[in-house]
Amino acid sequence: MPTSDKPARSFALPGIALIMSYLLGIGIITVAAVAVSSDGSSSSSSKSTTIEVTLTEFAIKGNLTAPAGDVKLKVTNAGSVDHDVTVGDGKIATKLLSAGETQTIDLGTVAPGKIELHCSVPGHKESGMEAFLTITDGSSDSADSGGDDMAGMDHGSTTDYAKMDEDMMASFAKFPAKTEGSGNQILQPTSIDPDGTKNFELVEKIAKWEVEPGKFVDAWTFNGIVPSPMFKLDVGDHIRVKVTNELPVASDVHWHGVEVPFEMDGVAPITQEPIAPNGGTFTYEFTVDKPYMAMYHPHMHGQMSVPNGMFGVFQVGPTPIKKGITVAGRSVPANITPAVDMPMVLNDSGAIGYSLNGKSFPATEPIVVKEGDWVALTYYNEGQQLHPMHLHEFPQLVTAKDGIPLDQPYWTDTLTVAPGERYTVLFNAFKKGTWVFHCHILNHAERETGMFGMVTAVIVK
Ligand SMILES: [Cu+2]
Repeated sequence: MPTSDKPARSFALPGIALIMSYLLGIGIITVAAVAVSSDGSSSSSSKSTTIEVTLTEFAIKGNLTAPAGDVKLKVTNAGSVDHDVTVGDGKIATKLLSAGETQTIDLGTVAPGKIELHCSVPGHKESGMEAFLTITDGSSDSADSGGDDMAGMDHGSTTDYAKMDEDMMASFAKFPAKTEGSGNQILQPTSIDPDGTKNFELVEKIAKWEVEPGKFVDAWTFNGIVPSPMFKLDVGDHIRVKVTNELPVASDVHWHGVEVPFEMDGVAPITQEPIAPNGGTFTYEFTVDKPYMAMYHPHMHGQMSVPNGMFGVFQVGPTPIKKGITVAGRSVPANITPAVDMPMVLNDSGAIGYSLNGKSFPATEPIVVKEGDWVALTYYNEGQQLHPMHLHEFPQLVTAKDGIPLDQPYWTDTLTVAPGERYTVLFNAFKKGTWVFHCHILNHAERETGMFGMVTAVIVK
């Protein structure tokens, strides 16, 4: 049998390449079918088939066809975060598989029809991890029981390239899309004491969040928004933050990157008792005596609550940009004021998924400026993966790492931001146009159904 003779894709002659790949794809199928029928073993009614299934962000792939009979799924997580395969109503499922892990599950004897498969991690099915297993009646050679060679080949003959082109165009046409709710709203104090102490209130709760047009997820939030409300404080502020936990699970709040008294670090049960679910409260109180570009999020059960939406910006003092300097021949004038000074909070998993400031393309917000404007931007990676953030055309001057100003800023066109990290950058929008701005891990920004996730644009007028 032919193995993976899939033609290399040509970008120079896409039309011809498409036709060729269809022809060759059909060729592979035909030969495979002949091979199956000629080896004499294909039409037994009690055959056993093992299908290789590959999980990625966010797809369930494989040659998902088998004849009626005993069917097993050999499931491999080829992605970078945990996934499982849950069959239909959930009676049969793999365990939660880590990246690289494989497990075989037995579906038993199945009759002709369709069987639904999905990943049960919150948000993953909605992001694309749903597929259907086709069980044929077993008498037809259309069931590719000799398909081991094909297993794991996710594309091949079945990919509808014309549809891919159509979907891609449609996905661009929707940008920028309006959705309900916007995150990063500045948290106002509920009161200020005579001694100047600023009192804030945060409520931890599950709320509906529109990640992309029409897609509402059960987000875990502070005060109902994603990213959480933004603290913007002055150096020297004394703050008191009352946290009410309306989640179904115990929680706490960690001030990531902020120097606080030990009891205020928000790491239950080490520094405090957990905040009880369904109404428990805890009040954090400390003074911020330095500038910070920090974050806050729960620490206890953080692997669940943070990806699902509980992450916020905690800024003290002005954004650490540098003016009046020349680095590698490119200058930043001394008299500039950035037209935009904004956070860019990254997430990639849980209910929120691949997103910029809590929204997935085309619902991400473009940065709209005039030709010649300067833009200050701070990345906060609250996700589980690296994100090389690539801005077209305009080099980014990295001026601070984790809020700490760099003695030697540097220019880059792609800045990799690891989980927990913050980088502050400054760029000059010196040319008109709609310049794409995205994560350069391509499947964080694009899938077969078009652009999604970590994509936005700088629109220069
Ligand atoms: Cu990414």
